Amino acid sequence: MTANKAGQTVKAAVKAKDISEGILRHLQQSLGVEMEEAGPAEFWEALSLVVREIDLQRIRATRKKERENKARRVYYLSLEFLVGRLLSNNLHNLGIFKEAEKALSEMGVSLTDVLEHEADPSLGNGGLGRLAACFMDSLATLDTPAIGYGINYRFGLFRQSFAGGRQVETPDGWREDSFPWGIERPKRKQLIKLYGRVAEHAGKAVWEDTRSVLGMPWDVPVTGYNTETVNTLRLWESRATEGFDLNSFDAGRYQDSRSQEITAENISQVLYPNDNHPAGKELRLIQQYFFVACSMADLIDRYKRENGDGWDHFADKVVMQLNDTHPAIAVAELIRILLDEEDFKFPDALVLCRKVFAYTNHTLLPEALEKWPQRLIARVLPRHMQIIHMINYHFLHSEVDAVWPGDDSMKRRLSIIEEPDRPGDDQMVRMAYLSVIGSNKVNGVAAIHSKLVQDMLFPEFHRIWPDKIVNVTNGVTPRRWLDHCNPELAELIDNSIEGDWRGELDLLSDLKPFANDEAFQRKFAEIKLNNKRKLAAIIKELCNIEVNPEAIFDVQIKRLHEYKRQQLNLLHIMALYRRLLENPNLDVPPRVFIFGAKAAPGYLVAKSIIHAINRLADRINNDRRIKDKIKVVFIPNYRVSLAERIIPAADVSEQISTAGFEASGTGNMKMALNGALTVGTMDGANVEIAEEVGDDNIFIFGMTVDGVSELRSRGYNAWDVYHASDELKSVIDWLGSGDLSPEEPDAFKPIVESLLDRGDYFLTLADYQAYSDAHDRIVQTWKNPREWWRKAIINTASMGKFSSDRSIADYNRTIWNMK
Ligand code: 26W
Repeated sequence: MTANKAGQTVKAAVKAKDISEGILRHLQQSLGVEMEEAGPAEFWEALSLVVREIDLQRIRATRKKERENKARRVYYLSLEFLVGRLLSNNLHNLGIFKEAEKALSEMGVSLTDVLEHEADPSLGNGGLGRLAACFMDSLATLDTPAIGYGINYRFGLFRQSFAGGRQVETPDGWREDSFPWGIERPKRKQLIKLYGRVAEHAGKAVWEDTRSVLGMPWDVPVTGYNTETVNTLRLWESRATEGFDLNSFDAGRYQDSRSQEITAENISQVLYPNDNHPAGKELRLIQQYFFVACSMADLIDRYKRENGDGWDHFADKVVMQLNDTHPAIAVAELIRILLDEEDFKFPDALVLCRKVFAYTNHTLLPEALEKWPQRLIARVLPRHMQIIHMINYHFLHSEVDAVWPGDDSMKRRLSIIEEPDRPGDDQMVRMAYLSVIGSNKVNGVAAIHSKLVQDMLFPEFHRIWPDKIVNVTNGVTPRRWLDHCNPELAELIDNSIEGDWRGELDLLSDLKPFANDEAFQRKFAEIKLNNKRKLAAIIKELCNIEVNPEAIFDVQIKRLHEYKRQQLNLLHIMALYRRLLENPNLDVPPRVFIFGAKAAPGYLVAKSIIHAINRLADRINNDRRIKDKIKVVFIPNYRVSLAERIIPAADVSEQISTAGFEASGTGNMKMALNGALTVGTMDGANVEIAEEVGDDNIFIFGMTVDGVSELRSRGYNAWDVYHASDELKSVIDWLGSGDLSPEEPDAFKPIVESLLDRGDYFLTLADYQAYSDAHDRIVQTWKNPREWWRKAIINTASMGKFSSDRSIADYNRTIWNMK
């Protein structure tokens, strides 16, 4: 056990004996089974309940301390928290992992087996949701008073399987079997309103004839590392209220089980599986408002309990972080409460609002920026629509007009309400503008991204408020993404350097002197090989493919999206395969290309790319001629618990987005931390990773952001690139030929069309040769193991900056003004 900030060790005073007594007690009294009948699933639940008792005790202590300190509290509003499994994480953070291991082994049970019986809560899509979970870990670790607010979805992100290589989605009822971490808190339930109309009574707006929904909070404890602090993640579940059901106006339809209509209960049923593309559905808007309204009422209740009824201290005690625009309606909700329930005047309400909100932007993709039809908001949230108009009026006529007097075209451009191109079409509400206008600070998630937010996305806002848009580079928690997922590497580090690197990741730089040390290199390489052996076993089990652990494990794991360019990887593997067929004795090391990715169910090109990779994998993996020089594996149902197995086994980390499109990326940080070398573009956090590891220790290739815009302004023609490269031409022709999918020859046409007929918007072909050259450099480096492992060690040693503890310290200082 290591020392905390004050130099003491913080470790629950819990011994193996206490844990085994607790397990026995819960087996018998909570689960109703005898120890002899219990299997690993029961042991998992019983141990989780033991840990939960410790968590709950510490939550109470944390709250008491916070009440005494009267500190500002962060409320992190997010539709997604991709927390992953919690038992191991909690055991580590409480410092009782070893004791729990001992307790179970004395009962003849393996902790490793038990941990595998936990469901993996997939309450998020990808990067944004996982970032929220890393941030919760770091908030607790840094003793920052914080509550995360989200939705307790009954069905998280769909479960993915493959049929004939195609993605098939099935529901993931992740908490069906029991979720001991979530504790229902009926005392804190909230009632929220929807629909209705706005009337005026005695000069005051009244939102009436509404329908109500009940929000029931479920609290999940969030332990910090090496601290007593345990924070709360409060997830809302929707329920019908007696007599106030959303459907009570129409009992007839209530019986119709096929109907897709919105009921009070189905608000929290499913996570929308879109990443980077808004669904535009009424139910999604209601989800957003539901969790925002419950959370806001909850935090105001807490503020009043702690500070009395006045609003004078509200801004000193409260800061709300909007995780993308998904909770942006919170801006209108706060102003509604202040105007209609608290007797504020509009200008004062807006001033207060602008002290307590901050907004994080996670994407520049134009199609990802949320816009809601004005008419929809006016119907579901009529009072909020009025308030949005008030905010907009104030903004355009006093703030925009001050900078661009009398400039109507600028007012049209910056209006929260977007006028339709064609008369008669809907006006749209730009949620990003509402977020910027309502917030104190706006941040991007990597240096290059924040610069683009200032200069390309919101240049006029940046002109009006030059200090508003700032950068906070993302980070990942080293507890889950090194200590927990790569225990052997963690131990090697423990034996090599001094100090608490788990809490101060910068200390990893003390590994640099070992980079060239042959004995250390051997140990580092041996650990990687072990991790690859374990992953090979998982691949055998899940995909029935044998892979050679001595091969280069080349990994691309992330959502499937054209801008992330899995298709670039695909084309290159096709070319490698052809090169080997032409010359089977090519002197190249064996390589395994590993993919993990879910595609949004409605995103056809993305699904076609998955299908193509799977078909290519079938072809290559069964071709004896190439003597196992390449294998291709698409691991189904990529999720946090799989990432924990894949990341420690990666040799090469594929971060190959079109420059300017990946806001940050966080998988890039996780793999480099575990000693993988990155092949990547100058995009997102890759830029800062390159800065930290040095140009010699990363394979940067391809166009830069400036290169991309120059090429576009020169006029890019994908056909020219196609005709100029025999290799590229032959693989694209092959992909389009139907050879890989004879039963459906047109299956991969959507990919070919996107690359050629539709102009290759993501410049895949333009970057192809540079990408192929970068892979040649990778192969050359691999042939020199001393060089490879030196670079790998330098990568691990250089990741200090990318701890989410550093990100949270940045937020504390530059955005939240925490003491
Ligand atoms: C409304 C539809 C929708 C859903 C999700 C739009 C946008 C999103 C997210 C912004 C997508 C997302 O997860 N973005 C990722 O956020 C990560 C954390 O900041 C970054 O590391 C990734 O680069 C970014 O793509």
